[in-house]
Amino acid sequence: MKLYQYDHCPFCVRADMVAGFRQVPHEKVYLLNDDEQAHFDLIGAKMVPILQFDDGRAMGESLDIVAALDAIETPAPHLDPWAEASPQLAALDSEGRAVNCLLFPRNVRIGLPEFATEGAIAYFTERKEAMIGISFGQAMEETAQHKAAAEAMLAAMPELAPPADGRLRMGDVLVYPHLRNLTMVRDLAMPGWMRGYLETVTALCGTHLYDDRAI
Ligand SMILES: N[C@@H](CCC(=O)N[C@@H](CS)C(=O)NCC(=O)O)C(=O)O
Repeated sequence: MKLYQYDHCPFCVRADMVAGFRQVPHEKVYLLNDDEQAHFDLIGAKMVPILQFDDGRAMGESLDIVAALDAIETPAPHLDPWAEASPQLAALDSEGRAVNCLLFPRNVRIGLPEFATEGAIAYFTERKEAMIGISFGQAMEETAQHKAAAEAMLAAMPELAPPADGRLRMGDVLVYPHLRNLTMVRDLAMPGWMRGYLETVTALCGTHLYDDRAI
């Protein structure tokens, strides 16, 4: 089984979390961001994550992949269906542009495998600069302003208790990828509960944070 993904993609992290937590044997494949053909060959669309079974069948859509990975019998427990994470997701949404201005330019500057070539960086940069309406250079220059907005939003976010019984919940699959990506912003202030939450879920899923390369 192969899990095609980008390291920075929150939808890919959903699948990666569940594959890790449920101990599903798989190979991680990081596609180049501009390798349209590889994506189309697998699912007929330029989209990750993609799960490919050993018989060659491939599927997209992170939540379908999560369900497929959860359906496989392994020694690990199944996902806890608890999914009451809408207050946290709404908070993240409310500062979506500030978060994008922080993350998009950093995505291509921290040595991720999907951006291993100049072509992949240029492909992503062109599309995401159009989305935020400013250049990555300007977004980096405006870091203080976007950080302040993101920090205020995080400070007011309702606390999410970490999974207490060693069982990953659907709510974690939805929220963790977004909070985890914010660790690529150096010295971004997070409430204490959030750091604890990130560390617990990271350990549970065998994923990684970005503190060691934050900029
Ligand atoms: N609904 C899809 C959304 C996946 C998605 O938007 N993936 C992004 C990466 S974060 C993507 O592949 N975008 C196309 C691109 O990067 O060119 C899912 O949940 O899997």
